[in-house]
Amino acid sequence: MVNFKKLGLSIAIAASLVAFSGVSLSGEALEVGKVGVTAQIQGLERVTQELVAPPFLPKHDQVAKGGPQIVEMTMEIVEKEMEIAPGVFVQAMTFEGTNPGPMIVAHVNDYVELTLKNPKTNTMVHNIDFHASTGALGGGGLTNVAPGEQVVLRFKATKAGVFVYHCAPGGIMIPYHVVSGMNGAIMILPREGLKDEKGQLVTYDKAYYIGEQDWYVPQDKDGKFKRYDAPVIAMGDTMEVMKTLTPTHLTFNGKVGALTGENAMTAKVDETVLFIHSQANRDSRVHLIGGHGDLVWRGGSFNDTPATNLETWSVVGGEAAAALYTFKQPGLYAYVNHNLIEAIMLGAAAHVTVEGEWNNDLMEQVQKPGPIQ
Ligand SMILES: [Cu+2]
Repeated sequence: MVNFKKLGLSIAIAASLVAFSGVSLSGEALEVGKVGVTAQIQGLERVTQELVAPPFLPKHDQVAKGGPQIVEMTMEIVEKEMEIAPGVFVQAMTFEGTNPGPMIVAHVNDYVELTLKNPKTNTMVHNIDFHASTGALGGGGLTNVAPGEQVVLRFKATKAGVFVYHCAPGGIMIPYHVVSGMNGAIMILPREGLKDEKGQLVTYDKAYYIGEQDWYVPQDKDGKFKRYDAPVIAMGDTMEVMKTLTPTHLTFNGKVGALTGENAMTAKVDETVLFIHSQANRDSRVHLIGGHGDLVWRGGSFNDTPATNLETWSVVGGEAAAALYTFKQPGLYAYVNHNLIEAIMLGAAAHVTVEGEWNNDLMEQVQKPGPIQ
């Protein structure tokens, strides 16, 4: 494969990109106008959050200890080729090298302060739009960074819930970057923790973050998936597939099978697990086969009373949702997008392996399969 970066063609590529997209990619900052209120951050403690790769969440308190903090983190933008299914490669654009990007966790009234780095080895302008934030295109207008630049954005977490973040660098680059993998989620917990439908505190023993991604991989005339040398080179063909609104692959955490087999999520009987599911672009419908959503925050707002005992819950494109479930039986659970064509044939499926003792009161095979009598 030709390495276009090494050939020094990235400037020409960037120029052709502007012509192709018809939108400015100069990375200029949004004019915020006259500042009426200054940030109320004097005296607040600064804490650094170490981000981790999904499905895991960074260390966090479920109930906030003490007052609001400034929660700092750094994310590096990584453009890289990713194998999303065996032998199927995409020119991915990512936060921190993973799809989805890492989960960020803070509490209401904390300040989230992100340092976003776009290394000069990258080829594209990127930014970040936090659905949890207020103003300036979710921060997208203040965070455009060209290769070789970094930016620091601080926003106050005023809304409790789980929210998508994604790159949104303008025009057709917005869907292209989002469906090239450049999205993730942030969880803003109520300071007093999560509440059930009766307003009582509920806690989880563990939490998992599942990022669903729709991919639009071009095929050659023989139906073979094509491979490209850089995001800009893949763009024209990929856009044609995108316009069909028909993904070729749907993944949970970046690769078909990323959360199955040895990489399955795990739990024990009587453990309560919080599942956070995001889809930055397309509707989904989450179902835990053999289980339920005991408490589900549809739409992701923790200020809303959670729905109870759901079989399937929708995740609308551009949102995250959270579901709490206490496992009652051991065994292998499939966690799927319950469009089963999308789950089984396109890849939107994960597993949860649950240890413990079987409860015959809840279910029993009264007679093994055998000849009809
Ligand atoms: Cu981007």
